Amino acid sequence: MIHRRFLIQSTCAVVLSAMASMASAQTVLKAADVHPAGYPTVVAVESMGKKLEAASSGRFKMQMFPGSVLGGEKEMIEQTQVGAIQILRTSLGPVGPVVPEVNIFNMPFVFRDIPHMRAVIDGPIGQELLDKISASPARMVALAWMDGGSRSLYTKKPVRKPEDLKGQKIRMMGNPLFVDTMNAMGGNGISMGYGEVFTAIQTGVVDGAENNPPSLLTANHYKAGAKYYTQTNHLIIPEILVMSKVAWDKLNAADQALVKKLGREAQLEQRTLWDKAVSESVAKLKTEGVEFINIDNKPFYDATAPVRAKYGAPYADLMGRIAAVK
Ligand code: GTR
Repeated sequence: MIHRRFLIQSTCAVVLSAMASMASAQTVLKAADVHPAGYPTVVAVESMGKKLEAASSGRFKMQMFPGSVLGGEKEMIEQTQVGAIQILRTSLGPVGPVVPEVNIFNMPFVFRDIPHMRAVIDGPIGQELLDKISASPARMVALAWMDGGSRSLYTKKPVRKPEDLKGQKIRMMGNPLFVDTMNAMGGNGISMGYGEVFTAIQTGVVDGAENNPPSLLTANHYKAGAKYYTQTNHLIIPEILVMSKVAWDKLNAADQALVKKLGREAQLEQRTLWDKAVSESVAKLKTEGVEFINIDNKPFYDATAPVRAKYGAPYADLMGRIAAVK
């Protein structure tokens, strides 16, 4: 009897400790995004998480925190740097102040169009920039690019030329380069976090902002009153998927390679989802009464030449290489 009870107890103990060690053997990776559930970047990173869990036989699990629940992009970058967030999808915009070399992609009109941007990020220059981020003191390992489309202006009053922006306060992402860009375009650039833009437009703290159609739609900025979408296409900024260096250093080489491979797959998946999201968003915004204004954006291109000269000066050679990509 005693023996039987002892046997049951010890078997339970073995099972429990095995369960505990299985649980502790699982690493949960917190992934964050400012965009809501269902957004292309969020969907692609979630699917990366599922693949990672399957490929590692459950040693890794990804937990997605979408919709800025872990803070604005600047705060999330800081949390990634200290290791509180392990996987982050962010625009390159707010990475500029942390890794100045990426500002080359943050410059107005640096890419001719989306196919040009894709050819650059898919080629050696794209890889060089990812490597620069990883090698910088920013404590982030750049896994892959993501598509952030093309950013255009949206305002309460229609804008067709730089003069129409006179006196208009336009929200820009947190990076002095963007404030300079908007000032050169004729308006007053105001830097502010993405989560504050809706109220800022609604209350008149700003007169408008600029972004791609999926962001304008999902962040509801048009409902705050910015109903004119002027196709300036002044910024084509790729986005990145990074892993905190703190988390990266805990992975063995095989797991690092797996995370990189799945990151690249997420990039491709996001691109397909992105193209669909852009056309669907444009259609939906139109039915919601947003007026799309087609313009010749050359005056905006010309007006921002000093910004390219100022920020591009240290990277003249790279600027030339980007322009040469077909
Ligand atoms: C979006 C981008 C976000 C965020 C946002 C913003 O297009 O995907 O990462 O940077 O713009 O304007 O803050």
